[in-house]
Amino acid sequence: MRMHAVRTKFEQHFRVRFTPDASRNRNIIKLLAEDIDVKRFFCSEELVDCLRTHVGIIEPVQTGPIVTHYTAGDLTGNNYGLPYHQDWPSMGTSARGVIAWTSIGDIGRKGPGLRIVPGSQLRGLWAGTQTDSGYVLDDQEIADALDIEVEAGQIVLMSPFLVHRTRTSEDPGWKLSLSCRFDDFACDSWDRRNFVSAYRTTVDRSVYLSGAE
Ligand SMILES: O=C(O)CCC(=O)C(=O)O
Repeated sequence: MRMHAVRTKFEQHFRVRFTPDASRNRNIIKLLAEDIDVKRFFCSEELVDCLRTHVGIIEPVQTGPIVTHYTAGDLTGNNYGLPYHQDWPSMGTSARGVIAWTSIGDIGRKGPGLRIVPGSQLRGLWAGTQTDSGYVLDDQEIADALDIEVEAGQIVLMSPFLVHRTRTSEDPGWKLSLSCRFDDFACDSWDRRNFVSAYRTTVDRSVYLSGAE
């Protein structure tokens, strides 16, 4: 299975480059999103077929980068997790948009994971606040949430309106999930909105000045 190979690569080529410098380690984790096998995974025929068949996307386009979500109680993860949020205000794209989410390792009932609120997408946009880390909901004590269980490489397709959060954990384990957004270029309402997108490419033109101490 392809995602097991990605995990092995992460452990043997990425994690071994970790040092006590958490920001270096986070840069390394982000680079997993640029790995060619990971990019291939999010361009795979199976995924694209599923977007066409099950989501009804006619002309699939990737409207965001692949994003890494590392969750761990170690120095690098710092037990950080996204609170309950919805992705739509960070997209603003087509009416048939979805987020494809997966994990490079199995996710069980214990340890870090993903908590979703089934059916929450049917209520549109919940009350919340747009922040630098996403559209965070006012209500963070939601009943009837579900901790998803997936095997490495299984894909969860989420509506941009699905309420979800990272499940942090006191367990020593770590999770590394990956997500990517897809939209439908054939969407009429997006066409009328001139194909706007929340995503921009930014270039930090000062980074070349940062050197080793
Ligand atoms: O995997 C996670 O921890 C959270 C992912 C997430 O919230 C998202 O992709 O919007």
